Amino acid sequence: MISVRRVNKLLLSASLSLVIVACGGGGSATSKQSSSSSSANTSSSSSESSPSSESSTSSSSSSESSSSLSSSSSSEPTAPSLYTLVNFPVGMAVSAGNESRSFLDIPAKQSTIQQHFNQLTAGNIMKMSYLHPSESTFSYGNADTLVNWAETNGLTVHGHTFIWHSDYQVPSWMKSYSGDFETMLDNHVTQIATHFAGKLESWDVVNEAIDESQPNCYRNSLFYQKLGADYIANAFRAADAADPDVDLYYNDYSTENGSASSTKFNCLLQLVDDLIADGVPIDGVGFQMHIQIDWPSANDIGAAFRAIVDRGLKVKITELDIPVNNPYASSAFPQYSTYSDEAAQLQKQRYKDIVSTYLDAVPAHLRGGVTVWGLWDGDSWLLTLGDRAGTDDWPLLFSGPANGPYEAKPAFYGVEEALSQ
Ligand code: 9MR
Repeated sequence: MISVRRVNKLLLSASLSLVIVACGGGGSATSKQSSSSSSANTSSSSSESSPSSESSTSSSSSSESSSSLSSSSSSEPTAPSLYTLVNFPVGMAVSAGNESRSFLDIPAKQSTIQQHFNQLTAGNIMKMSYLHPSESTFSYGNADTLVNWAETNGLTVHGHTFIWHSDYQVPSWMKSYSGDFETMLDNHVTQIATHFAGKLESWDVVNEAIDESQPNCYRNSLFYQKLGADYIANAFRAADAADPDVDLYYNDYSTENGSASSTKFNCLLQLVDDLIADGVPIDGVGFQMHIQIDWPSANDIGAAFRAIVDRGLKVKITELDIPVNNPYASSAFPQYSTYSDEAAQLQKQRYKDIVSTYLDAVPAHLRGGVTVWGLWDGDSWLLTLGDRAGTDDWPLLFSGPANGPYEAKPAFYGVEEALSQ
């Protein structure tokens, strides 16, 4: 089953390729080429995050004190540029605008991102409350700065996100809106999609609409309460009308367990099948992949990816992170209070397995890419999550210090080895 939108876009991209070949061109002048034949941006020294060229940093922050890494990481080869290894986006989520740790305030962050990644996602500043703070006000300044930086430096941008239930991110004026809610929400999507039309690679159109504990699978969000499930299809249609060439994703968490018994996964398939049956212009499914070191299994993750591929849709890993400790694991499973070599190697293997699973399950033309949710361990949202707050589980690919230089962890080399296959 292949969506009409997908077929149209495949035809468009096929004809564009023919034009490029006919002109003797090698591709876009502005975007980094994510292929192994490209040397774009690789002239910058790979020593930037090379473990061998960086002194290990000592700091009181546990994220920054990965001293036990030095033995394993120093035996790793010089860090190659990740995005040059493959033909799909290799992305990084960033803080920007007025946020602390904005990548625009930290030169080392910019250079490490430029070296290894060819796509950005705004971790926060393109959410509803930031872009649409009052009914008649759209605030694009910080997002434009991010998008312009990406364009100038040859990276693409994945938009995140038009609609998300999270109380903190729904603009307060929207919660008390008394007019025609459907028209208002359509306008919200239309205005933002129009502003960024032609500048982004893709959007998370709706984020986290599923609640598997509900009998009909739909989260009882403000949007659902006002419009029922129609708000999802409406958002895709509005985005498609405003920016027909951008890829449109449905994005969610805990959907990567593709075992037949997973209620949330079955909800995802029901949602996607309903959208396809209704001719809704969806291009793909984003799997956030805030996963555990030991769960779900790679087999179950591969099954989830394949089910989406079987429907002719793209698969994008949108928010990958893998902490070394699983607080829900059985007591037999190791828990690490330091980032030991053993923990680092376990994490490296897990990152490698995840990326390999993606490559095995998703054919090249349906790979929307792989994005990691933060550059170095001290950037991770997990440091502020509930009962995990303050506990450093070292979930990302680089260690600190906060202003760099950043050191590629064994996890980085797990990704690199998988992408090199
Ligand atoms: O990483 C983001 C964190 O900085 C924000 O405080 C939080 C609330 O806006 O959102 C985090 O990102 C979430 C993403 O937007 C959607 N999937 C789950 C992510 C982690 O909570």
